[in-house]
Amino acid sequence: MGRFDWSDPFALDAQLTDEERMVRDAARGYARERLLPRVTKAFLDENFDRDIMREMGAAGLLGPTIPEEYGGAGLGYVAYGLVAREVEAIDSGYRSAMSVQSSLVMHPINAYGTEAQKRKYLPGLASGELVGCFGLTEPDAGSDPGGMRTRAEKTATGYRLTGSKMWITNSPIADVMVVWAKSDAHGGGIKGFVLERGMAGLSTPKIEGKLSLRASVTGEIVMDGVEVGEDVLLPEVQGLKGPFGCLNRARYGIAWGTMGAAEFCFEAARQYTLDRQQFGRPLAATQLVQMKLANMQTEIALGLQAALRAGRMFDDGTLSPEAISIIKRNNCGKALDIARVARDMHGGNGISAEFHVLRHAINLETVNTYEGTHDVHGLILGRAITGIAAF
Ligand code: TGC
Ligand code: FAD
Repeated sequence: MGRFDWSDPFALDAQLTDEERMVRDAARGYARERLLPRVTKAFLDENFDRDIMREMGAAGLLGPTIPEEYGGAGLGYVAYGLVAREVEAIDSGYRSAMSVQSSLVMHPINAYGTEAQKRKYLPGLASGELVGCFGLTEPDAGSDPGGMRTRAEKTATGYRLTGSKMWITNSPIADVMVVWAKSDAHGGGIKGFVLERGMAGLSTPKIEGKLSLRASVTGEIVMDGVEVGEDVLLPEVQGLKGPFGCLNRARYGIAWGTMGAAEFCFEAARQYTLDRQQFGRPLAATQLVQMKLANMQTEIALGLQAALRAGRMFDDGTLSPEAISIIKRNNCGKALDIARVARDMHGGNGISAEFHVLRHAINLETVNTYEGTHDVHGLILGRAITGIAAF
């Protein structure tokens, strides 16, 4: 029989390749040395440091699955997931910035763009010289993006875009915006457009006062008759499968990332209850605390194993969107429960920013909602199980 390692019950580490371990270690080093020391202040000040994108670029964390000829690292999806896990162990907002850039901006340009678009944007996005954002959600179209109102009207030289996008990660600092709109030149079908800051009629007001994901910057994208040329259209895809192809990747990464946040909270709760004495013994000596720790460890071990399996399936081309819904939904929901319980186990200290656990719990409220809410992923699975769409 093997020996039990409480921090890695199913020997996840042994299931990785040397290259994946190297990527994981690089991401861990960057996250713990550069992100952890500044996250508390950033969260309290509701501030995202733009330099983080350049640092992540330099550390090779942006667009890891994008081909090397365009500035990516040409790695597989397990490596991408491992990066998300390390970054979200520090803060879901930092993972957001990274996964929007990699999955929601670089991926559509790489998968649906022209050669000229790839050469123009991908190297700068990979280095973090450019920041990107992804505009799908609108004030009146969240879970139902097919209800979007943003329109692209055909003009003599290209398109005129009108509409507004809401809750857009990175929009206030983005140089490049991948925006989805209904195009009259394509029978009202949904098409992607790559906009740039500075275009007339384009603005990106910041959304102030978030109580969650405060170390990430979120805003709107307002398009007031933005005139663009034909060259900004992403030609290779039409319909909701365009944005969903991007979301598949980001949702998959979130399944890993949330387990990183959960691991942080589990390890913090373990150490805190070992150190903290009440009634003449460590809190960790009580049955209730041990059961909470066992529950956390079980969910994390299963969640990571499922994410790893999904990553292997991604790389061999067999992963379905519904399987991604299982892990996005379950890992977000379980991480949120774990962070809340870890907060409770820290007692009064648990509400202090210094102990990090409440910040994780508050962040995970957003992660449970964006990229398809917990319930919407349940409905995607319900449709697959029954054949009946209940949206
Ligand atoms: P439905 O009829 O199901 O599908 C329409 C077309 O899309 C195709 N499709 C997919 N293709 C690839 N991957 C997927 N996961 C796909 N899901 C659907 C489908 O085959 C069909 O293609 P075609 O060729 O037949 O037209 O569409 P519906 O309108 O009934 O959709 C319902 C539902 C619930 C599945 C969908 O609307 C949904 O997933 N809603 C959630 C919305 C969402 O996830 N928004 C995310 C916004 S971005 C974001 O939150 C970024 S946060 C980033 C961060 O900070 O980290
Ligand atoms: P709604 O769709 O209005 O849902 C409200 C509630 O109703 C939820 O509980 C939902 O589960 C439930 N519900 C909805 N439909 C049904 C149904 N048919 N049956 C039962 N219950 C239902 N979007 C982007 O495009 N790009 C981004 O970068 C981005 N970043 C974000 C960053 C943050 C901080 C946040 C908070 C959101 C971000 N989003 C982004 C938007 C996010 O994807 C949406 O908030 C999410 O898809 C939910 O949409 P909604 O907020 O409109 O909620």
